[in-house]
Parts: sequence; structure tokens; C-alpha cells
Amino acid sequence: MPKALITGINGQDGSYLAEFLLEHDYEVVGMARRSSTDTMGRIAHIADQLELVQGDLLDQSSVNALIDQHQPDEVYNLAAQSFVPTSWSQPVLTGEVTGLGVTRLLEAIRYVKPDTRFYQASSSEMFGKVQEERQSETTPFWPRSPYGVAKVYGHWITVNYRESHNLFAVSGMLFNHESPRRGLEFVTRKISQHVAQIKLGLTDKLPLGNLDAQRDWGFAGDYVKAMWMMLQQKEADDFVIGTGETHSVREFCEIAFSHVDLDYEEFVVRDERFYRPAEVDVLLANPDKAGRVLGWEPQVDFNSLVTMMVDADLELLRKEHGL
Ligand code: NAP
Ligand code: F7E
Repeated sequence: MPKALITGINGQDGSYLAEFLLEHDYEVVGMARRSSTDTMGRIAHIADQLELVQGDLLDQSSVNALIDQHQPDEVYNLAAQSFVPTSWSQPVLTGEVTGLGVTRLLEAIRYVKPDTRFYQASSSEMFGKVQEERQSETTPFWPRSPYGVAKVYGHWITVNYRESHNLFAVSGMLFNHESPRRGLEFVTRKISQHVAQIKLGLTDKLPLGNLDAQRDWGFAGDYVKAMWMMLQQKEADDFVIGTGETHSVREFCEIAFSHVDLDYEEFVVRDERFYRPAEVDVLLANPDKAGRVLGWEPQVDFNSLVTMMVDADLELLRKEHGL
């Protein structure tokens, strides 16, 4: 039975990846930080099939000990301070976790179990102010936030450990991917939750920032499969993962509201607090290499993603409020 260690197992992607690996007969060890409250909601339904261990990317010895004790065949580094606005208010922490955290894990692997295969969760935020209309593995980076900068460091340190120490270390440059398990502060989930609240009469406004920002949005369940595929290749290599379509925040709103027979213009209000000091205006993936080499294709289209998220939030709120 292959053994995988997932950092950030209780995050959105960690939960989908854990499900995927369990279905593929892996022994799954999940690293999560100690918290004073329960943060395991996304993996509660599979908790009895996982080995959950405490660790923190800020703490080198905890990371070393995990690699030593569990001797994983594969490590998926999904842990990060992942919310872009927080990276402006906590830039040093973001650099420590999202950037240097990658090196801590790579160092542990290099000294303790160098044949471990390593996946780094890189991001389309590295492309930021885009240098090509469709961003591929060869598009130059121009990050626009401390988060994007930290991810560029994480990407290059992964490439560097592959080149310097011959580790099987790969960087997956994933474009935005969403789901009903997305954190509530990210724009897609914020919209789907508010649409459901408005439909059920629980609120009457949705405050948003830049409605013209465009993203290449896919479904998280599709993207975790690509992570696994990258680690099954003969040679370690880096891949862009996205849908090859871009849509605006406004379009997301239009579809989400019209799915419940409402008009977004009646409920969306502009709120200065949600604008960013430097915006990433538009992202659009060129995922040709992933299609050609990995045979990976997204299964869920934009429309289905939006309606899936709205339906899930409606169901959740109905249960919560006994409606
Ligand atoms: P997420 O839901 O925010 O999950 C992040 C995880 O990291 C959580 O489990 C969090 O634990 C953990 N974490 C934070 N700081 C930590 C620390 N110091 N030590 C250990 N764990 C820590 O993010 P996601 O959407 O699943 O994304 C997974 C990864 O892919 C992240 O690295 C993200 O930056 C990257 N990424 C995401 C997307 C996307 O569109 N979703 C696209 C490209 C790349 P707590 O619950 O304790 O906070
Ligand atoms: O913003 C605009 C905002 O926070 C998307 C992370 O997973 O994907 C994510 O980063 C866009 C931005 O995601 C609001 O200005 C408008 O242009 O959902 P988001 P993100 O910043 O793209 C990448 C790939 C990652 O790697 C990250 O970890 O939506 N927007 N109004 C808003 N955004 C938020 N959050 N809230 C608003 O009210």
C-alpha cells in the first residue's frame, strides 16, 4: 500500500485529495496545525480512515519528525497562508509559511527520505500581471501580492531541489479551483453563500470589490487528480492546470443569482474594503501540456461549478435554519 503525507489536509484541496487517495488504496497521513477549536469539518466524514498528525510548516523539527516517523512515498504540500488579501496584512508570515515552509519540507525529505516524491501547490497568482494572453509553463512570472511572491519562491525552490539534489519534486501551477468546500472569504463561495442567504430571506445584500476581475475557474475535485497524476510520471516535471476559459466575477454573480431566479444587480453593492492594492486583472490557463502528457482534462464546466456551489449552500442553510 503506498503511503502519502498531505500537509493542509483539512483545507479545501486536502479534503478532496485525501478522498481521492483513499479511493486509490493509499494509506493517508494528514498533517494539520494544533487549534483550540475544531478545524476538521471538511474531513470529518473520512477521519476514521486517515492518520491525522500535528505539525506546522513554521516548525522545522515537527516536519522532520513526520517524514522520519511515517516514511511517506509521496508528499503533497498543500499547506499555505492561501488568502491573497491577508498576504498584504501579514506579509512576513505569508513568506514564512507559503514560501520558506516549502524549503523546510524539502530539507526534511532530502535528509531523511530522498526517494519521496514531492508535489508543491504552486499557483496562477505567480503570473499576476500576465506576460502572455494564455499562461503556460514557460510564461514569465510577475506576482502582484506577497502571496504571489511567496509562491514564486516555493516554485523555484522546488525546481532547485530537483536540479541540485535530484529529488522527484514537481510544481503544479494550478489556476483557481473552487467547490462547496471553498473557504467563505474567497469570492466564489462568498457569492454562492450570499445568494443562498438572500434566496432564503436571511440577508439582502452582497458587498463585493472588483466585479471585472477575470479568473480561470475550475472544480477542485478535478484538480486534485492532476496533482496525483504528476507524481506518477517517469520524470519529474511542472504543469499548468486550468480549464482554458476565463470568466469575470460579474459573470459568476449573474449565473449564481439567475440560478435562483434573482437579478444580481438588485443585491450586489460595491464595497471599497474588498478592492486590492494591486489587482490581478485576468488569468487564463494554457493547459495543453497537461492534456498531452498527463491526459488530464477538467470534467466540470463553469456553469455547473457555479450552480453546484449555490445548490450546496442552499442545502446547508436549509438544514442549519430548519427551513
Ligand atoms: P486552504 O483551504 O486555505 O487550505 C490551506 C491549508 O493550509 C489549511 O489546511 C491550513 O490549516 C493549512 N495551513 C496554513 N498555515 C499552516 C501552517 N503554518 N502549517 C501547517 N498548515 C498550515 O487552501 P486550498 O484552496 O485547499 O489550497 C491548497 C494549496 O493550493 C494552498 O497551498 C494554496 O495556496 C494552493 N493553491 C490553491 C488554489 C485554489 O484556487 N484553491 C490555486 C492554486 C494554488 P488551518 O485550517 O489550520 O488554517
Ligand atoms: O479573488 C475579486 C478579487 O479571493 C478572486 C486563492 O485560492 O486563487 C485564489 O486567489 C477575484 C480577485 O481568489 C471580492 O479582487 C471581488 O480579483 O476568490 P479570490 P484569488 O485572489 O484569485 C489563487 C489561484 C490562489 O492561489 C489563492 O490561494 O475576485 N473580488 N470582490 C473579490 N475577492 C474576494 N475574496 N472578496 C470579494 O469580496
